[in-house]
Amino acid sequence: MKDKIIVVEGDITKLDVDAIVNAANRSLLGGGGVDGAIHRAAGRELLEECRKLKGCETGEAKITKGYNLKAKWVIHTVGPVWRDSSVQEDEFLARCYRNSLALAKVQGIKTIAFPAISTGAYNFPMDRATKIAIKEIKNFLLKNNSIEKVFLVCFGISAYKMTQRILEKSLED
Ligand code: AR6
Repeated sequence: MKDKIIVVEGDITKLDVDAIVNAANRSLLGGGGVDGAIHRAAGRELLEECRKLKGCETGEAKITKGYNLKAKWVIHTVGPVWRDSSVQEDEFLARCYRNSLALAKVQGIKTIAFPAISTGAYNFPMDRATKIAIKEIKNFLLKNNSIEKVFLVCFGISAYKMTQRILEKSLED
């Protein structure tokens, strides 16, 4: 497990992996944050393919090609907006990871990179979101061996340090 979940710091659009995950909104038509960066780097064809998908519900995931990205695929998922500390929001965030990984498995994807879904514009607390992400990724990897590496991509050094600390702790348990 230790060598399968890797924390990295930087811009997810630069990664050379089979798939990157996009923290999208329900329209799937682009936005700010990581979504904006992915659309800019992938080019207009990504938006054209996204239009055909007719949106995506919170917690669900849909796949497109990566176009000008190094990644062959983009998995678009819609995280929950953080409003209060309800368990419902935790469950929706968990579903984003579960459904993205299930889609990756079906597609034969071996390496996948996740941003910290919902922790930007959608305001989900970073530590809480990171624990949910790691729990879901661990559960998936314990039951499936199709995916070789999962990258957790952190934007900024403080997010990187926190994610690394939570991962180390969760691997001790
Ligand atoms: N690479 C990696 N991580 C990034 C990058 C990047 N290039 N850019 C930002 N992050 P956000 P959300 C981090 O707001 O909270 C969009 O407008 C960022 O620091 O991108 O799920 C969508 O269209 C944060 O930790 O996504 C939706 O409307 C994390 O990515 C809405 O924002 C997620 O921040 C989704 O909000």
